Amino acid sequence: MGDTVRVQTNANVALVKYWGKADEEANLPATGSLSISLAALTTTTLITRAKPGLRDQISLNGESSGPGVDRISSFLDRGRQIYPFMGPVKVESTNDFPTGAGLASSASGFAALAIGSNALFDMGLDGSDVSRLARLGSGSAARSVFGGFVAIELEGDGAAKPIEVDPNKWPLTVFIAVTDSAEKSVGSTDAMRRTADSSPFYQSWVDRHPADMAEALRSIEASDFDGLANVSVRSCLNMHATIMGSSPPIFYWNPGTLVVVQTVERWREEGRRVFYTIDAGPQVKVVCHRDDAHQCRDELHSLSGVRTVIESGIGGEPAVQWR
Ligand code: 2P0
Repeated sequence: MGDTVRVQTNANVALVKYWGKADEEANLPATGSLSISLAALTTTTLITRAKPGLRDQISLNGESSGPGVDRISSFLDRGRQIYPFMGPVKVESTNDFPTGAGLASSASGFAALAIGSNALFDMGLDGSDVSRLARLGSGSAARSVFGGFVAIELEGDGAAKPIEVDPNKWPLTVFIAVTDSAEKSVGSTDAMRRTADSSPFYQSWVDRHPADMAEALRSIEASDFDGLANVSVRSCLNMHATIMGSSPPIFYWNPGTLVVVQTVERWREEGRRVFYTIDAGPQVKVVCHRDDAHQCRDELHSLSGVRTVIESGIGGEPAVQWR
């Protein structure tokens, strides 16, 4: 073991969405969630021990200041309140995809920091502890501590858990249709607060959620693609309707987002094994059965409003290397 650890994590996309907090201080979600990890969206973070008494030195995508750097700094301070033996560190984190554009950079970023801190300071945390630590940085980061299919169940201990699946039963390709790579209009934390405070649909969103989780878990267990597709689309649209109902309203979609959604709805009517989901930004993640992916790839590229398409498989476990 050395003084530097290099951690690679993947972003994830929730099929059953988390939106809203039961406890903002502990960053405990008000809803469960279920995600798949995205092999093509990677964060690489180097964490190096610094001499005791020094301040943390942080760089995010080569920048040493800004809101992303401040969030990392707050996360490290928060971690030390719980685990005082986390000493000062130098952090160099880079995403191979746009930060803050609704592509879950905070998920892979805080998961890498939690995993790296555990290794560097020999903290001896198990996967659940690391997941809860990552959650303090970002709710979705609790899931990026693991690869593959991952769930956070509300009745659980606040940690994510991997879901055992046979990869042969779930040969998925995810196309990320990027319709705008600018930073999102309202950050998730502020948007969740506004939604909970002002959207008349928020309580019914929270109340319906356990049924969606149960349906998604049942569909995965039964290798039922259509079942997972239906509940994923419902969870996505209910979340966005709830968000749009906020006052003042929040629109994450742009015209390109709607073009992709309507196109994929048509493909579904034609019988293709495909569905879509959208996070806190205008990009659309199009989830295909691998056998139907070739049909979708070219057509997605040619849609108006789609700037680029990133193709991804399901990501594996995070990688940790000593330097
Ligand atoms: C999710 N999203 O389940 C949902 C769906 C976006 C839409 O988790 O406030 O960055 O840091 O806990 O995790 C994005 O929000 O929010 C998110 P915080 P996070 O993936």
